[in-house]
Amino acid sequence: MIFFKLALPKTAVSLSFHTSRRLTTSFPLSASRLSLSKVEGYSPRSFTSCRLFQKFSCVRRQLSTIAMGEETEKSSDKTYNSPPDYLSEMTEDERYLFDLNGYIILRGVLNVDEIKRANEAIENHQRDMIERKEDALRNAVKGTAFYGTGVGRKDMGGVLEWGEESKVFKSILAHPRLVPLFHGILGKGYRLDHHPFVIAQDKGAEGFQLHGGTVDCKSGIYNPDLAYTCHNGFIRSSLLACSVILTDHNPGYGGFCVVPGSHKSNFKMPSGMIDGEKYKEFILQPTTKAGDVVLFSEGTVHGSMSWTAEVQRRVCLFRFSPASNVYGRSYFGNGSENTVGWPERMYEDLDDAQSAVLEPPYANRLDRPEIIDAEKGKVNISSRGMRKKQHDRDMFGTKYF
Ligand SMILES: O=C(O)CCC(=O)C(=O)O
Repeated sequence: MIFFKLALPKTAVSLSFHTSRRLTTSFPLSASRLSLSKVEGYSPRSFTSCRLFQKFSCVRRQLSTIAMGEETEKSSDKTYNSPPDYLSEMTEDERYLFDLNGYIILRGVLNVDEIKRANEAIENHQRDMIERKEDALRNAVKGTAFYGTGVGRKDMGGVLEWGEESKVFKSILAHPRLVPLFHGILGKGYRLDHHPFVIAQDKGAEGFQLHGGTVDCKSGIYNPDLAYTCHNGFIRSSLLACSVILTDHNPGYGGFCVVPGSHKSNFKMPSGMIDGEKYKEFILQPTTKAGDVVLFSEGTVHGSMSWTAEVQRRVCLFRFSPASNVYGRSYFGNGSENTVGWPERMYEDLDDAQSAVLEPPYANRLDRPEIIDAEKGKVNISSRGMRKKQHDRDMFGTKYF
């Protein structure tokens, strides 16, 4: 308890008491989440809540650091001075193909048992699927190729909140087969940005008109939120989609489609192409099997075709971002409960590597856990030197600038 008190910013005394009490009962810290519901003065979207959130983040980081190992003197300034060594984790072939096409297919990431468990979990929660029936929820224009026969696409959230049934979905957060690519495309300290969700399409169900693009395919305007870049061999995608395929997508079935190479396109699409009506030969539906994973930059123009097969199409779609990029707001709770962080159940039964992926956005140098061994679930905390940190404390009275 004394340690916690000393480690906390001096301006957060009342908060620290509440926090430390809560956290001492909820180790391992990597599986904990802090709730602001009882913190005086907290109101969503206010400046106060922002400051409190930052303090909570500091507190949680500090405590996580203690839980995962001593703070080191090691300065991550080397990140900015020399090429990061983790770039070699992604193979040259993978890097070439991802840079060429803006997406890559990884075969057999989940095994037969894992595919079965994922599908059983989805079936057990099928009542929670929501069909996009109303016009306002439609993703394709009626009468166009992507619309289908009138059946809506079905969406289902909550996949990381199903206890034991979520295990297979949680494995994606820091899967040993995926982490090298996440590091190569997003950098160390990558983070979950959106709630993952299941997409299901029954026969005839609507797809999704083409969307996304580093240069937005509809408006032709540069979109830094989704951008793909590559400088000096250093790939970055502001938002990376990770589609876990749970049923086979054979040729002609429909489902996910992509315009290969469009992450480097500089102009808006010709009219008609967005709806799959024109230039169909440039819109590809990749053939995938259950267990495969498709990684695609949201800077690559993509969508989905209406589904033609008897068997229900199922994928689970995750979106990840670099450490300091943010698109979604779901990390910040649902507002009405005055909470920050992901829903409580998402933190259950995670190893340190998986837990690191649920961290909020902030730069690696600010005590961010970086995955060093996905198999063993191990992380390393990336920090600045103690003296520099002390300088910030002296200047601002807070742990971080
Ligand atoms: O159906 C798919 O696989 C793609 C869906 C998609 O792009 C989206 O929901 O934003």
